[in-house]
Amino acid sequence: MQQLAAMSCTVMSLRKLLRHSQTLDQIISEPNSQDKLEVNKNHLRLYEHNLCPFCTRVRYVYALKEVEYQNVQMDLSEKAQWHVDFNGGSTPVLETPAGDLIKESAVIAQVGIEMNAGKGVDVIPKDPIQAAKMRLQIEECNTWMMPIYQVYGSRGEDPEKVKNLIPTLQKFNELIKKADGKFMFGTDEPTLLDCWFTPFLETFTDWRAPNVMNNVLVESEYDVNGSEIDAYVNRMRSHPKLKPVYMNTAAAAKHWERTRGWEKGVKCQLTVSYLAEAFKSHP
Ligand SMILES: N[C@@H](CCC(=O)N[C@@H](CS)C(=O)NCC(=O)O)C(=O)O
Repeated sequence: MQQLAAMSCTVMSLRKLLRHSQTLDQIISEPNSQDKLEVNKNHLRLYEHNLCPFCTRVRYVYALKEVEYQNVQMDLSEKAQWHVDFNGGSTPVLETPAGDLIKESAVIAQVGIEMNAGKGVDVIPKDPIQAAKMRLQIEECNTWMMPIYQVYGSRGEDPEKVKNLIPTLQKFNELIKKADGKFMFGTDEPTLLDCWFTPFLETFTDWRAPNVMNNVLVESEYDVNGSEIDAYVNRMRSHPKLKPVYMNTAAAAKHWERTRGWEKGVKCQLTVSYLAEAFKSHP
């Protein structure tokens, strides 16, 4: 009897999931769930994790370009086999209603830009020369990123790596200062440049005390070297199109706490376990 009840419950939740799978409703996958959702025949679907900066780039571009999609939160700690088989289990992945799977954040972002050309915000300046200058700025900023990855990788516990972050903070700070209260490229609306780097800068904003990573801000003298960053991040986060999708701060607190407690030498991957609770308190 109990078994029957459990079975009908599973059938019910499967039916519910099947119905949801064809809508714009967000789905949080179960950790280690090996079932690939049926393709959403009505909408684009983005497999992602809210705290993944590469996924956040895509969410920002899609929000600004008003691209509609179904959002599926993936567990990167206990991955689905289909995801591993597709791209090693990396997020983001875009799935089209025809069932095509597309990887790489830059490529996925471009799909949205081309699909909704003329809609929403011009994340690529209309003037080709301005667009070229913006792209060159992205290339330059890319060369500043390594110390950020190294601080993430060492969980903020390696003083040398934290020190190496200082020039990166200073360069972003200068760029923001130069924009004089506007977005990073000196525009009234965000461009691709903002979408590309805010997801990394906002992790610093979220490391304010009582976050376990606060020592990074103290040791890198963030208040001096990154004095403009928080105000800039808040400008991005309060943009009406970005407010609903920016990185969840409650989830960020949980993730970094989990990371600090994780076995040394083993990468602490993003998990979905704290997301349902965290999403209740966003933004
Ligand atoms: N080049 C990829 C990088 C994506 C990436 O590194 N995503 C991370 C999450 S922030 C990931 O999937 N990590 C899990 C893993 O690599 O196993 C892109 O731009 O889409």
